[in-house]
Amino acid sequence: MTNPLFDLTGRTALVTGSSRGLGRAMAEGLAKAGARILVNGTDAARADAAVKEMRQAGYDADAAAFDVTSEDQIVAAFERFDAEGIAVDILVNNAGIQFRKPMVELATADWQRVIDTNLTSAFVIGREAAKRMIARGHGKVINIGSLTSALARATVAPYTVAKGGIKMLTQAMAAEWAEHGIQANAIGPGYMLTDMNEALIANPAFDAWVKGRTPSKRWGRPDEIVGAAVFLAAPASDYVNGQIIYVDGGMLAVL
Ligand code: GCO
Repeated sequence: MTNPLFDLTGRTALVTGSSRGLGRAMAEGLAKAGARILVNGTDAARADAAVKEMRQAGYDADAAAFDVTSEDQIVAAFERFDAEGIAVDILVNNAGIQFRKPMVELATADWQRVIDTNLTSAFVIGREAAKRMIARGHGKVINIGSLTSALARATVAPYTVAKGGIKMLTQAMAAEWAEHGIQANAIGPGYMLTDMNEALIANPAFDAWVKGRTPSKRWGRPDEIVGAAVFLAAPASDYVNGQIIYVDGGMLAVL
């Protein structure tokens, strides 16, 4: 029997960047808890393929392909949801990119692309979702941060700034939306075994550093972020607001 504190039955979750990686893991985890999933990605074919696989696994999923850096596409997507009677009860702002380069070599366009994808998108999609959540008197916003929401690492400045911004955007959302029955929180994944980190995982020196620096002495698996996502999407977190939960094997807890 599902504990009602963690039951998402009857809820619809939009998870950005959920064709693969952490977003896909969270989409499947929220589906297992009973939610209907709107799978988002910029690539419609990849989103459709993910929906097909999720449906084959018995999950309630539909595609919602749009570019998270396009305000026009975001607004159009929410207008489609309105027209189709789809209420986004849970928003997971997961979509993000990484771009590793020392700042003195970094083109402003590359800086801006990371900020737009990883931070501004969360504001725009959050705004469109919150307008409707406020009208309904309830909603859950889960922004995906990072260890770099708290600490900086050389050569990933735009990502670090964006993820630091995600932490504070989450607090700003709580400040404005909590009174309307919306809980806005964040998850800060540690070093996870994802495509985005493929080059790091394959680098023996970086791999050794992660395993040495992390009290758990290992990289995290994408499925290990799901528990925090279900908690923050569920009634269990109805009095939690503006927080960030680090799922990092203890890395941020130690020197
Ligand atoms: C990097 C990594 C990190 C991780 C994660 C850590 O280049 O350092 O990509 O940014 O992806 O964000 O929390």
